[in-house]
Order: sequence, then C-alpha cells, then structure tokens
Amino acid sequence: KKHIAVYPGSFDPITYGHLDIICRGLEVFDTLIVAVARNSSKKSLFTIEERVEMIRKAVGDNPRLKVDTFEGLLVDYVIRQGARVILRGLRAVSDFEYEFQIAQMNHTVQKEVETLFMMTSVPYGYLSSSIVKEMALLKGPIDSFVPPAVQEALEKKFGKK
Ligand code: COD
Repeated sequence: KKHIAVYPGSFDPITYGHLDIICRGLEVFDTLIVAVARNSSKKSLFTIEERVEMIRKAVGDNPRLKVDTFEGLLVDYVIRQGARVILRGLRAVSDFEYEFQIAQMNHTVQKEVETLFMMTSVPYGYLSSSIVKEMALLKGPIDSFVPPAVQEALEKKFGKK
C-alpha cells in the first residue's frame, strides 16, 4: 500500500523550516502533497498563486512530491487525495496548543485521518514565516531563512537594503 501524506499550511512564504519538514517527510512517505490553504483565517502577504510558485521553485522536480491548493475542510481534502495522514511540524512549546487543537478537531470530524508531527531540526526551531516577513520589512538579512526565489520576492515587496 502506498503511503500518502498531506502537509498543509499557509506557506506565506515557504521557509527553510518548511522545506526541512518536506525533505524529511519524503523519507517517510511514498508521496507527499504540500497543500496550500485557500481560506486560511490568516491574512496573507502573498497570493495563493505566488505561494505555490515559490514552493515549486524551492522543491524542484520530484515525482513523489505534489504541490496543490485546497479550499474548505482540510480532512475532506485529505480523504479526496486518498491520504490518511496529515503531516505537521512542531517548533517551540508555543506551537503545541494550536497544533493540539486543530489535530483534535480534525480527528473528531474525520476518524480515518491521523495527524503526525515532526520535530523541527535544530537550526529552524525559531523560524517562522512571520519572523521572516518582519525581518524583510525591516530590511534585515533573510538569506539563511528562505530559498533565493523567496528572498527575491520579499525584497521586491519591501525593498532591499
Ligand atoms: N520547523 C518545523 N516546522 C515548521 C517550521 C519550522 N521552522 N515553520 C513552520 N512549520 C510547520 C508548522 O508548525 C505547521 O505544521 C506547518 O509547518 C505549516 O505552517 P504554516 O504556518 O505555513 O501553516 P498554518 O499553521 O497557518 O496552517 C494552518 C492550516 C491551513 C493547515 C489550517 O488553518 C487549516 O487546516 N485550514 C483549513 C480549514 C480547516 O480544515 N479548518 C479546520 C481545522 S480546525
């Protein structure tokens, strides 16, 4: 049986922290679907098309990796994809409460779907899309946090030092 996992998120924009989870996810699952949420409650900096494009550029070509968008309930999307696993990353303790809440909620509405967590790798423990956006806004260095295409896109939005 093929094991398909969905790695959902806002990816606004994708960071090396996300990419680390993607690479490690590919070691564990046969197919990984990176799914960008269309209707996240968060207000986004980049459009969904821009976010997808940046992910595609960062991950390159891999037949076992799909980049997609979804609307509506995540668990419904997961089932439609023939997957049973939601992959999420965990950073500091601060992630726990939020992740716990959505994992429980998702499992309540769809018993067939399990959420699995991967601990962040040491260098990315405090890395988030929000921190990167703030750093870019203040024209600080971001090259160690995001891939080149994302750096370029952020510098286009906020200007370069
Ligand atoms: N190291 C490790 N993991 C990381 C790092 C890092 N440095 N940075 C981010 N991550 C992880 C996050 O913890 C998360 O697991 C994942 O990567 C994606 O992060 P974000 O911030 O891009 O995505 P979120 O948290 O905004 O995504 C939220 C969803 C879009 C998944 C959620 O809102 C959703 O499911 N929406 C659809 C509607 C729905 O079904 N709602 C019901 C849920 S209760």
